[in-house]
Amino acid sequence: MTDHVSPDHIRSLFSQAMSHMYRTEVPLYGTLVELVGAINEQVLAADPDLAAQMARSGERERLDVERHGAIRVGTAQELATLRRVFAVMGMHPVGYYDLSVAGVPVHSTAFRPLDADALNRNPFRVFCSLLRLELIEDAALREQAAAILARRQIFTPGALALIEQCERDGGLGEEDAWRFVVEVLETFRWHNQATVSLPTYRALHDAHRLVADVVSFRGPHINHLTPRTLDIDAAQDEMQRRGIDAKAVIEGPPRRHCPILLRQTSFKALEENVHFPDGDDSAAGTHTARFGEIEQRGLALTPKGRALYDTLLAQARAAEGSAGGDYMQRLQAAFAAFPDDHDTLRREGLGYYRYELTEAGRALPADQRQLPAEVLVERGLASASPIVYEDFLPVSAAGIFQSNLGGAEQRAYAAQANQRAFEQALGAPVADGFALYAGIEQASLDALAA
Ligand code: OOG
Ligand code: NI
Repeated sequence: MTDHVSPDHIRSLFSQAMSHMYRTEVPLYGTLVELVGAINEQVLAADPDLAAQMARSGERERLDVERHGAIRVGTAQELATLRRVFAVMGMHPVGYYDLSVAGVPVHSTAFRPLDADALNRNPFRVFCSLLRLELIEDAALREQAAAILARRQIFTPGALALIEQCERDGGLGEEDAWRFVVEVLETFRWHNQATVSLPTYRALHDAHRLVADVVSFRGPHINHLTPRTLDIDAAQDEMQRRGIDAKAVIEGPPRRHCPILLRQTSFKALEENVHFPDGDDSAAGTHTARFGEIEQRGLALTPKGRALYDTLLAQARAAEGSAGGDYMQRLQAAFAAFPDDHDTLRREGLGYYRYELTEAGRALPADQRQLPAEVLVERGLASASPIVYEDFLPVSAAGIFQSNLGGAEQRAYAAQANQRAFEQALGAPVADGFALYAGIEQASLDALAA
C-alpha cells in the first residue's frame, strides 16, 4: 500500500495550481497579488504587535498563500460531486447563504477547512452557488435550461475515478494527488466556446445574467480568486493610483481599529469574447464572467456580535442602500455603537478569542493557574488573540454579485431561503460556523487549564 498524503497537502497543491491558472487567464489577478503582498509587508513592518500576534497564532505563514475563489453550478448532481471533490482536499461545506432576497437566483455555501491546524496549513475556501432554476418564470425556458444542464458533464473521467479511489482507500498517494489536481483543474477552466446558440444565450441572459453564465458553458469557470490584505483601504488607494477600476464601496464593516468579520472590494468583470455554435457557423459575442476582488479579514463574531453587526449595517443601509455617496460616512457613524477595543469586545462576548499561556503563565505551577481565563489575561498570565473570520457575509456577497453582473438591475425574488433543499442537493448538511469558532475557543480554554 502506498502512503497517503494529507488532504491539507492536496488543498495546497490545488490552491497553488488554481492561482497559476488564474494568473494566466486574468493578468489583473497577478497585479492584485503583488500589490497586496507589498501592502501586507508594509503593515507588518509598521505594526510589530500585529506581526507578533499573527506569528503566535500561526496566521503569519498562511497569509501569503491565503485566497478564496467562487464558482456557480447548475444541478444538484454537480453540487454533490463538488462536495466529494472538495472533501478529498479537506474542504467541507460551512454555512448557508440565501441570495434570492438580493435578486440573485442562487443559494450558496462555502467549502473550507474546519479546524485551526488545517486553516493555518492553508485556508483556501471556495464560495459555491447553486442556481435555483425554479426562479426562472418562463416554464419553457426553465425546461430548456434544465435539459442543457442535464447533458453536460463538468468533471473529467479521471477526476471521477480519483474521487472514488480516495473514498475507497481513505486517501491518495503523492502521485495520485498531483493527477487529481490536474484533472480537477479542468472543471474550473474558462471556455470561450459557449455550448448554446446565441439566441439561446440571449434568452437565458434575459431571464437573468447569472442564468446565462451558469447554463451556457461547459463548466463552472472560477470567476474570481481573492487575496487577503491587512489594509484594504491602502490597497484600494494603491489600485486607484494604478488606474484599476475598483468598486466605489467597500462591502462589510467600516475601517476600525480592531477589524471584524470581512471587508471586500471588487473590480469590474472582464468583457470576454465568446463563440457561439450557430449551425455550421460560429457567431461571436461577449460575456462578463470573471472579475477581481481583494478582502481584509478580522475577528469572528459570536451570535451576539453578529446580531449587532446586522443591526448596525441595516441602519446604515436603510436610507438609500449602499448607493449613496455618503454611505461610507453613514456606515462609520452607525458602527460607532460597536466597541472597538479587544478587551471590551471579549468581555462583552461579541467575538471569539484563542487563549494561550504567556511565559509568565507557563512558569506557574498548574494548580496556581486554575483561574477564569479573564483573570489570567488581566494578570498577564495568558494572551487572548482574535480568531479570524473564515466565512462570508450574505449582504456583501450580494453586493459583489450585483456589481459584477454588470447591469444595474435590482429585482428581488419572492423566494424563501431553502436550506433544506440546498442540503438535499448537496447530499449533506452544512456545518455551523459559530459552532466551529466556539470549538476553537473552547479548545484553547481547555488547554489553559491542562
Ligand atoms: C460569488 C460572490 C460572493 C464573496 O466574496 O462574497 C463572493 C460569485 O459571484 O459567484 O465571492
Ligand atoms: Ni469573493
